[in-house]
Amino acid sequence: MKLLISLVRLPFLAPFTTSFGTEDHRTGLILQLKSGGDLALSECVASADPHYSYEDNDTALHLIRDHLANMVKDVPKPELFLERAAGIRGHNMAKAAVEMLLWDYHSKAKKIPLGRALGPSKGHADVGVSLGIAKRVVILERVSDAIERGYKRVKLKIDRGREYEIVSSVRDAFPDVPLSADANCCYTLKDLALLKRLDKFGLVYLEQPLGHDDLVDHAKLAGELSTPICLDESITGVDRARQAFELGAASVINIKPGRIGGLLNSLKVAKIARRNGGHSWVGGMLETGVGRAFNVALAAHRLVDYPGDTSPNDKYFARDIVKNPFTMTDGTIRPNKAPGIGVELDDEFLAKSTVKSWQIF
Ligand code: OSB
Ligand code: MG
Repeated sequence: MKLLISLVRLPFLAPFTTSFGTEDHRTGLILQLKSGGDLALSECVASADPHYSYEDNDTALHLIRDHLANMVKDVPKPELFLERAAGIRGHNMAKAAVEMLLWDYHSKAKKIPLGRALGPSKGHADVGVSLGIAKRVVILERVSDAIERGYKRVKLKIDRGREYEIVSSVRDAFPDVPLSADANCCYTLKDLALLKRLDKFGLVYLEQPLGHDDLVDHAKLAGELSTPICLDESITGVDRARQAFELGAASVINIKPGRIGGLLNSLKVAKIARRNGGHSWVGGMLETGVGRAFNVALAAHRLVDYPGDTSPNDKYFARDIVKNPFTMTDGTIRPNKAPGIGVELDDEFLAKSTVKSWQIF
């Protein structure tokens, strides 16, 4: 039994800009658990800087190495691991990386694809695209290209003061495309007038307009807008999802397993959305092919009803660390059929992309 953590660095094909900054490469942790003949994999969705969340690669490495690794030496089922880790506050991205490693391990041990282990599946993930902030002409080109490729929904990143220009120019050029906007927390309730001006564009939802840990103000905002609210950053766990629906803070949830401690909690959040007459979809954190395979398997679950941010690998990278990247047909991606996440690691490129690695046990 061996647990290896690698910090990988992969350049993006194009810089990705949100209201919290620009990234031109992904640096993230890849976990490998070798046991017998099987190799289980996972990816921690933290990145180099703590902007989206307080976690970053260093805090995640610390948590996994110094607190979580000794809970998995007997490779428990995900549920038992979460019980063991419950005494550790927060650090969901670190916990999720380990929880998902265990899902991959146990589905490979049973020789079933992860999608089957997760439960009833649609057999495919519906796919939308997340487009970063850029010059108007660049955004329009990217939207046109996305529609041509067959994406089922286009999400535009917006920033305070640029929301109207971005959304109106895309809506004018593409009157029928299912469109959403993601603010990544850049507004407050004082910006109500700015946000109300977006109502006329018929967005399927407005994602995380207010504070990263807020529910109460989102509930107030939801009462003022005709556009449905989708929460991302604010949903840090199963109870927060329940509370969001109780308060009327959101009717749509962007599920990122990394943000809520893994796949078990992701299924619970999807169930809460369904039970409350809401909707859910699977978000992305610009993952490599390893993390992407988990997202695609989850996005194919029957409880997930909206297109996710699960683009094929070649949207992000010229070359990925897997040999079997996903391809999209008619806006859908089929999860891998091989056991577990079903990715074949590109060992040579993984080695080339590795900045540093740690053997934990
Ligand atoms: O808010 O959904 C977000 C990327 C990094 C951090 C936060 C977000 C995103 C994206 C990109 O929107 C989704 C993807 O294509 O992986
Ligand atoms: Mg978001």
